[in-house]
Amino acid sequence: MITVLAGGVGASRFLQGLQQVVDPAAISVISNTGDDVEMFGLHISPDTDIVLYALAGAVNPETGWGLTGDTFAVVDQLQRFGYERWFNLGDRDLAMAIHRTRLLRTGVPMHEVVAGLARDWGLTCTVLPMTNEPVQTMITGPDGELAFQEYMVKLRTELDVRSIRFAGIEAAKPGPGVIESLADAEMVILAPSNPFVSIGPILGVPGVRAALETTKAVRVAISPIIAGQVVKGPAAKMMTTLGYEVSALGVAKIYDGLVDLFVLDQQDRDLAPKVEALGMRTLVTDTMMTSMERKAELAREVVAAARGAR
Ligand code: FO1
Repeated sequence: MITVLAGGVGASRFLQGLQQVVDPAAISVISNTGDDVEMFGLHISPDTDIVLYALAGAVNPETGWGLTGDTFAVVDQLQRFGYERWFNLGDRDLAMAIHRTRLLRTGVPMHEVVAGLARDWGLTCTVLPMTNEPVQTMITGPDGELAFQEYMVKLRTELDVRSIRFAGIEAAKPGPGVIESLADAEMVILAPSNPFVSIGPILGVPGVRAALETTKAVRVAISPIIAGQVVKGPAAKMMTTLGYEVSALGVAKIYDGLVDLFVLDQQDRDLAPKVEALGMRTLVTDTMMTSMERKAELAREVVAAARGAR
């Protein structure tokens, strides 16, 4: 089994490649639920849905979130009634949110909701929410604290992040199957996701970090930072304001002690000796997932290097 710790867009692109080169039934994804948000009275799970849509081949390739060809009639109509329109929840995406919310309200735990959604989308891989308990990623900027989607979408990340908190994490338990999927895996891959707000909440669920520290699996991380920049999202800005070096080496330092093999882009070749000095092996390759072929090739190289690192 290959277990992948996943955020949203970057992780889903990698997973699209991975499912082409290994049997999807052998893939377990642990998805971040810290981004979850209630909107219009509905429970929305952006990262989990991005993963589901991408694996089902239904994600909008331009944005990396939402469904291809979705329309926005409902949010347009809601705006007429005075609702805010900053979160672009598509009409078909909304159907997911209605279905998820209804199931949660009738007492179905989140892991069963997600397993059902994965089946409904025709997936054979396992998608495990990191926890069934509510955890909310909160961002503190100069003017106080706000929920992650407000920071990400409403404010378009235009805010200096001073600190990050995962509200509710102390009381959260790993979702059913999460610890087993780490303990029993052949390899665990930390996807090229934001180390603070995508991988961070997963590692913050009590017991998960320890499971990663003690697993016999080969542990691999793929840098989301390439040549000092992030492909998508606020990771680079966050690293700056939180006082980290904005580079693949900076990411490797965050994962120090958790990773056996670190994957960095060929443009960052010069950093490989410094990453190795931290005690990790390295794989230097083209990590820009610009086409489906590149996604598959990257996944193939990562799996081969991890098998070679045993
Ligand atoms: N991201 C945006 O930048 N703007 C949006 O309007 C937006 C809507 C949206 C709706 C449903 C969904 O599942 C995701 C959506 N995202 C949107 C993406 C999401 O906010 C973030 O990319 C993830 O939370 C970060 O991993």
